[in-house]
Amino acid sequence: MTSLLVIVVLVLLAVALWQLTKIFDLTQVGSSSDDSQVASDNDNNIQGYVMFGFLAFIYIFTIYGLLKWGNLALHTPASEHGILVDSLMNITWVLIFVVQFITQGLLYWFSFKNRGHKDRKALFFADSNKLEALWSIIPSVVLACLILYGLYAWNNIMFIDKDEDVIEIELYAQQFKWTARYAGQDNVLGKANVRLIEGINTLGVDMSDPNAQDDIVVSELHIPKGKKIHFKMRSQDVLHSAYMPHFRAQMNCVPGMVTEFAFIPTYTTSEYRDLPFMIEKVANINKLRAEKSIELVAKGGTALDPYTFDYLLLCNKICGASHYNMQMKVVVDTPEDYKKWLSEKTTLAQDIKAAEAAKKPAEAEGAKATTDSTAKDTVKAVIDTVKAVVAKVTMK
Ligand SMILES: [Cu+2]
Repeated sequence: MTSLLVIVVLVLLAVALWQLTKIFDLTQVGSSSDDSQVASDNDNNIQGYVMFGFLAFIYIFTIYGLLKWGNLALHTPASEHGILVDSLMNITWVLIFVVQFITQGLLYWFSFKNRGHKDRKALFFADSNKLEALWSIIPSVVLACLILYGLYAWNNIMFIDKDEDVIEIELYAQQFKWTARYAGQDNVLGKANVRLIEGINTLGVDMSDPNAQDDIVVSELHIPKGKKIHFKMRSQDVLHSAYMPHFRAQMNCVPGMVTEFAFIPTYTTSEYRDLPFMIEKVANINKLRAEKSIELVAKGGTALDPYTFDYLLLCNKICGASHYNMQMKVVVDTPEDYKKWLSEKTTLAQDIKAAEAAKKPAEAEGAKATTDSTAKDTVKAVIDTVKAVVAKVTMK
């Protein structure tokens, strides 16, 4: 609210200043020798230098931005294909910076060099085929190379060999949480459909499918380092997007269809935590949190917990009110730890059986309670009738 008021005040000040200059101009009518509205050489010189000033501002701000915020970008990729994605990104950045540096410089230099002068006449210049060819061919070739490299990277990343030894995992998106399903011993995910959602079977897994019998449903994703993980994404309601920034992976989750993405993690969670850049980053975050905690405690609040790094699966499509909080922790284990973790999990079939077994005694208890209360009601009714009859007889 305060910032809005500040903006309103600034805008009003600007309008007032503008009106004042207009009044000032009006007071000068007739007194000035040159009020022709045509730019003089002096005006053109000033404009030329101001433009150079703006060019300097663009260059300085770009360099300042890179130095100040450059470290906020994602660092070391944690997946095998991430290196390819990063190199594509870096090449694109370098191209953009070089081209922008040169073209902006030329644009302002030529504007300055050819600024208006009373002895100079503009050259009539219709077109130049040579120039046209040059500025059409160079960008076309550069862009074609970039796109070809992009397609090569895309095909490399998206190609999943059917015979390859992969781990099948389903990522299930719904407003506003993620659930993961492991394919179990057979490494084949059972069929599923949102119409089959019932009770604790929240993913609508088809329990009549033999492949579904060993499927495991969890709310924290564990994956082993060095193994190819084949994710199959589904959405229950609206468009979501499974985004795992550290692995440079993103894929839309579309209701009514299955999308996929595969990658090989290259650092376990603890290895990634120990990378020098991450140690520095976490220390910096915790320094900020400590400062914030002092403020909070002074106001009577509770201090913030220290931050530890974890890989995350985020939603990258604005899918509703709590979209910002739609995330799941991802843990990259060593293959041994992963096996151990998975072996401790129960299958969905077991979970459903347990839930049904828990329901049965409860139902029996409920039925018993109903019978008891019916009997009590009957006895009460009989007593009431007897009482009424006795009263009637007494009255007679
Ligand atoms: Cu979402």
